[in-house]
Amino acid sequence: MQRFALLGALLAMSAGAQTSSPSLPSFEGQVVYQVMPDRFFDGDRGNDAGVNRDDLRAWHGGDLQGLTNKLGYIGQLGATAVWLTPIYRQQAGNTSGTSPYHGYWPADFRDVDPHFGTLADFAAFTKSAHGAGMKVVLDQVINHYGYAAAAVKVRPAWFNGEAECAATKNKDVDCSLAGLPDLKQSNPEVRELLLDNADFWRKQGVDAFRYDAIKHVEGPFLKELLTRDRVAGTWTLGEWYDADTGTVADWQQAGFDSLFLFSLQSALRGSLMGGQSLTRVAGVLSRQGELPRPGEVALFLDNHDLPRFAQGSLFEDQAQARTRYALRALMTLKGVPVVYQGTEIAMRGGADPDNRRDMRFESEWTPAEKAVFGAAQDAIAVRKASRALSVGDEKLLPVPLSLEDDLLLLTRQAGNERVLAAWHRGRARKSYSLRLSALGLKDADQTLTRSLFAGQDAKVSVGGGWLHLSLPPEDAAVFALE
Ligand SMILES: [Ca+2]
Ligand SMILES: [Ca+2]
Repeated sequence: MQRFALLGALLAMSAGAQTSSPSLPSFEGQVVYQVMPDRFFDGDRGNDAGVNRDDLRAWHGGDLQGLTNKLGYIGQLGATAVWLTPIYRQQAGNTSGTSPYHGYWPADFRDVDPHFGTLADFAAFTKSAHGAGMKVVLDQVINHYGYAAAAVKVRPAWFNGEAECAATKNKDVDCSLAGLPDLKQSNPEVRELLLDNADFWRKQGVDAFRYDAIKHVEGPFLKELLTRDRVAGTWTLGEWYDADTGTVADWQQAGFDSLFLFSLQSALRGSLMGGQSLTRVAGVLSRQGELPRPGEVALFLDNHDLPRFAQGSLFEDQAQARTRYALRALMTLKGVPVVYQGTEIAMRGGADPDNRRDMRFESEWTPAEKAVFGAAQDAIAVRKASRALSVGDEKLLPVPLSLEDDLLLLTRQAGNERVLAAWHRGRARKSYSLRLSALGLKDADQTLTRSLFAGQDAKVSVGGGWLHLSLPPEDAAVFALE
């Protein structure tokens, strides 16, 4: 018995050592800011051919020069990495009334679209970002070309056609996504093209890839791609639309460093913005033990494919207050937070393309938007200042059944540093007294402590076997524990 227990402990130790191996690319501790360059900032009017800012389906003029100009803004928010949606040279012209402003309709994977600038502009951006201590995450498309790309006619053998789609058992992979020309990754030329694309952008100074639509890409090819990225030290973030914890775990096993945890996004939207029970969020967080590398998983409130987080309330003021709540809550979680441009000011917008309205900057903000930004900036700063919050272990505490709709408690710990996060759904300010033993916390007296988030009236004290909390309505607080 004893020998087996010892063996188990040794195995657990070696597994722990493996997951924290310094040889694996890691983004733990980073805060990523997502930019859609066409909709961010126009730094060069000279490349604005065909721009029409009154049409959400047209080019809007944002570019790499504009992104470089605004790195100071991103740094002020506190982000440490920038993810750009694709910047490749796009197909000429529109399809179904939409221009390729979003970057997902490539015609040439090794060039920058003239609307965004040039390869030299990309090099200048990367250099400035690195100079400011930021990492660059580039969106990579590996599933398809744009509808009107020349390659579709020149190289028909590279693509899955109707026959392949009809014959396959794997419709997700071998049939076209939204009618897009679907690349056959098992074709040797396609395989080489895509592997070399990754090397090409690595040479431009890219630190990480966000791989688009991985659900629709051949598995053996993906694994080969990931192996090469890992050898090169490139961090990889996969987009599997609607991924839950199980899917993320599977792909981390298969070689991705990270995936977006869509199930958490949906729970955050329902609970924090929609006012539903916090048990939805707790349900997702309780599965964290399934993840090989929980600290790498990408956590987000919204992105360019989902309705804006703030769109979840009919009322703008409520949406702003709840976005502030959600940004604070997000910054208490283990993982890699990703903030989509505009979420830091609670921008509204429905489904695509309404979720891609032009970014607005400081001089155009209302006082309420300034307040949301201030809370986001503060929450990120608090996270970065705390090893426990940025890279510590996360433990969900068992809240009494009668309170679990309204209260979510978790601790984060790194070394001796420990913090307690308290999320509160209640519509009114409320005090809670909870037995430490029931929460699984050690009994230790602690004098009254206020939330680490600035300007937030939230308090905790510990004494006589009880944890006492005083929490404002619909907000997330975080406290240092002694
Ligand atoms: Ca421009
Ligand atoms: Ca495919």
